Amino acid sequence: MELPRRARGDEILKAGELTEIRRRLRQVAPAHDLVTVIACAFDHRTRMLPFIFADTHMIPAGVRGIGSAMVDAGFEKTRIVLQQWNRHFRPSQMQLDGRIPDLFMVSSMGLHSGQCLELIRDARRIDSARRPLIIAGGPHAVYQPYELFGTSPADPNSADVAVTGEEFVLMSLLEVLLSLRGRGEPMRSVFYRARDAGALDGIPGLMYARGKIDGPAEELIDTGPQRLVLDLDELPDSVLGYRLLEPPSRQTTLGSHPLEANQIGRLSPISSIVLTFGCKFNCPYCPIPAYNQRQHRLKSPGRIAEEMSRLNHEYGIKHFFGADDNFFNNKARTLDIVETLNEAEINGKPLGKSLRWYTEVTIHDTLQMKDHLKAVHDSGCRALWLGVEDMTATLVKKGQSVNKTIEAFSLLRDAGICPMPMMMHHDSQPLYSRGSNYGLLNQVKLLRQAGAASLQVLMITPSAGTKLYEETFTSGQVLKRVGGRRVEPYMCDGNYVVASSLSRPWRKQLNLLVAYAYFYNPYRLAMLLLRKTRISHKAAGVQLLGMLGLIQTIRRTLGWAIRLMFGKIERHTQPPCSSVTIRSKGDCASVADASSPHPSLTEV
Ligand code: B12
Ligand code: SF4
Repeated sequence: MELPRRARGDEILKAGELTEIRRRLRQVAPAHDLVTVIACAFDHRTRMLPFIFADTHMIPAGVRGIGSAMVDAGFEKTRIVLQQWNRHFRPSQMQLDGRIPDLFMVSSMGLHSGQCLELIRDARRIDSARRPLIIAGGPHAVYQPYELFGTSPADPNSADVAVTGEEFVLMSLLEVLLSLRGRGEPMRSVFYRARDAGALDGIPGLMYARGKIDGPAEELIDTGPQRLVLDLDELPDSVLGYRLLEPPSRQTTLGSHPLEANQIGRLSPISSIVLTFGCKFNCPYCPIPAYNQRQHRLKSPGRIAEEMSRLNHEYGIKHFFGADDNFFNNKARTLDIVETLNEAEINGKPLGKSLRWYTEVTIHDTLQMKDHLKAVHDSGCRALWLGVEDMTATLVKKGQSVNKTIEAFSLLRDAGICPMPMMMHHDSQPLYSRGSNYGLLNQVKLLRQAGAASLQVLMITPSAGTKLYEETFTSGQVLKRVGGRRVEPYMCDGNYVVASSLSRPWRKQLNLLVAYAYFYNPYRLAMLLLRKTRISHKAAGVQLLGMLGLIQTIRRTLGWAIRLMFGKIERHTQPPCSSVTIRSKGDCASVADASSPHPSLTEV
């Protein structure tokens, strides 16, 4: 089931509403002197192809965005801790400015949710009277917030509240809580007073529990889908979040100072950057269009150029990865951004000569942009990730075909932009097909010839918040346990075969490895070094990283292939769901098949 959308016309915030709440919070902040720690949950068992470098060398934009919002609102005493860099961090031991924080926030994707729950569990070891208010957010809270609340008396581990939206929701929550807070009152105590008075129910984008404080959740309250900020220029300055980073360490506690500005570019040479959100397509396995309530949200070209230039100036960052869903989604708006970047200068040099940027697009829209790819290159773009999925469009149709894919790749390559294909392997696709382009290796070969610089092949895996999610469970495709080993959240990244109708899906697991080995190997590296094209030297660098990543991928997933071969396979028959009632509250006039973010999972 997709996330529901608010009623038509009510999806977005009024122009200026985010700017205004930032201003209001700045006025009250000095009276509150809040101390906040924001943790980014990360499970190191997910480290393998195709993300092996980006996962630890690009600080996630989500925690930076939330940190920036806190500083912008006047709460300077904020620290961001990345489990990517601080894997031993223990919230139960954290102190900042000599104090246990007032707020402990944790951000997580679904695949890192095991770590997220462990962070919350550890924070709950702090004595109840001094414990910070625990706020969970990020993609896992958006798509499966009920998983952040323990319902069993034996394990009542829960966040106090989950934010199922973005900065504006958090700001609204803080504004309400601070308006009710008595002098020096713990934020947790204010939160529970506000909850019991119904003061949170008018803030769309929250989930919280009813039940005894510290006990299991007896009922969950869902305040409905957030309203989205349409003009991304209203977001707080993204430069601020970088000043809050905990330096990498093996300690369980926090350091006395955040990471020095001059260390940031070395540890995080790529900066993820919000440029646009949303996509006009509607792929049944993708939650993005519904999350954006079918809106296309943009930053102005001027703000993008300015942010890149300031991030470069302050932290020495030269590489940027756009957090776009489909950067070429709207041709006119894309051209506006590209033209502005082309005109911008950094230290007297064109921005496109000093900085490099990369992002995600579709084959269809790349072809629409074919006359402008040189301008895209000149603005600094050097690689684009394209959702090829299955070139023959047997699995998914979104305007791709073998010819179109090859044409788009050739155009990109000729423009000096590395095409980076993202493919999806599935039950009905063989490893190799004779006389057709259907097989996985046949397609990898075509992509290689067309100039693909990297390869991503993931097994199609159910993603919460998509049209296909429930059906993959009820049809018995989703594996629960194999050879006695439970499928854990960190395995749901497409690298492990965890959903398949085949009785012995081990071949699929090995197919992924064979496809990578066919693409990343010493022979191909040698060929790239010998045959010079506009992008061959970059592709050779990617080959080296890919070969290293492949060793790690084999190490991590081969054991699973063996389990799939010999182990007993147990399957789910129902999708995960909350074991307690989820009740909708507030002015949630959402439209979908039901009125909660997780309708099929709830009784409303
Ligand atoms: C860039 C990106 C990556 C990069 C991440 C690099 C990095 N370190 O930043 C790379 C390429 C490595 C990557 C990999 C993967 N990704 Co990815 N990725 C994205 C993408 C396109 C942009 C992320 C981003 O920067 N967004 C911008 C920030 C500002 O938004 P945000 O993170 O959502 O944060 C906002 C809110 O969520 C909220 N928020 C966030 N944290 C918190 C915390 C608190 C306390 C609060 C109150 C609020 C809050 O406020 C933030 C500001 O608005 C998103 C899609 C998207 N458009 O968001 C997918 C996305 C995050 N990825 C996703 C997935 C599934 C993956 C992979 C598993 C691969 C795959 N199968 O697709 C791997 C996992 C790798 C790993 N080991 O972690 C999913 C996550 C779904 C889920 N349920 O968790 C997303 C949402 C795409 C999707 N819809 O399917 N990804
Ligand atoms: S084209 Fe990409 S972002 Fe758009 S709906 Fe399909 S998978 Fe999602």
